[in-house]
Amino acid sequence: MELQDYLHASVQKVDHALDQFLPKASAKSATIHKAMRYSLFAGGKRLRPALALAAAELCGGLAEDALPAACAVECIHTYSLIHDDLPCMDDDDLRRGRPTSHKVFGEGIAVLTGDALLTIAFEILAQAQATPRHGMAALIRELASASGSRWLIAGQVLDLEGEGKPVTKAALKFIHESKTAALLTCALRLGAMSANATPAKLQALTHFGHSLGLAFQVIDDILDVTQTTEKLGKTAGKDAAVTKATYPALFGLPRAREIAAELTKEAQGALAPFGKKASLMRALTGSLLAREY
Ligand code: GRG
Repeated sequence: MELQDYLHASVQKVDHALDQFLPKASAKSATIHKAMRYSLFAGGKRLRPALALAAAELCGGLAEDALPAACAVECIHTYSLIHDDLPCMDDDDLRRGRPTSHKVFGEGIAVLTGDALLTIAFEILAQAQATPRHGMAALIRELASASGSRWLIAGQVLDLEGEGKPVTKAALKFIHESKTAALLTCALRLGAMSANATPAKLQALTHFGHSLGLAFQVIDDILDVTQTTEKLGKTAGKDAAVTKATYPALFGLPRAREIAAELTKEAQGALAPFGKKASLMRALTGSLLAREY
């Protein structure tokens, strides 16, 4: 299947599943359920769910079996965006081409919407099928670890602490590993686990996710400098405005582009153990380097 067709079909499956997993917008309290749906169905790229489904298929399983994991990761991702946009964090007015949650629902509800998405992620993941190699406790631990204080939250804390200060290259890499690569890797691993993946396959996907996640964040940093707010659906030029450490700021734009290409190549190389079966994942990786938003 062509990559664009695959991604389109993946978005359809994930959107349908999310709609089923989430309480109806009218369920009490209607405010919180409307707010959860407002941010979840705002037109995100659904990259993490696509990675989960593709990883399941790459490991010989069915995309459908990875849907609870894919949706759970997307809920965590959306919660992190809502909280990241709050006035006490990055203070952003625009996300996924729409006014941010706190702009529409107020700060209190936006905090609670993030909390509700974080919580429901685990309720959704608990509906996944355990496999002989990977029990439910392992699935839950995987998601909790990636979104907890050692990874996602650590990245955000270091990001906040680093604003306006000189940050070393090693520190910047750690921020990107925690803030971005960990959740992408988690999506891949959960998808693979739903397909009863062997330890060797999980290891290969972990290596892949690490390089892919770093590449994705370097590209995100580059797009912040080179694209418009309209194209990105979020405020462009924000990193420079708050003097955030980024690859373009530390290395310059040409070198940042080279680094993104090198990391993309490394990610594609990590798929070698899967041979030709990984052609779609390789194409997906290449397409992220060329993305414009
Ligand atoms: C726990 C509050 C909190 C934050 C954790 C993930 C994060 C840290 C902050 C969110 C903002 C940010 C710049 C994250 C880095 C990862 C990244 C590039 C997110 C954007 O992902 P896309 O482009 O977004 O996949 P869409 O909207 O397409 O899903």
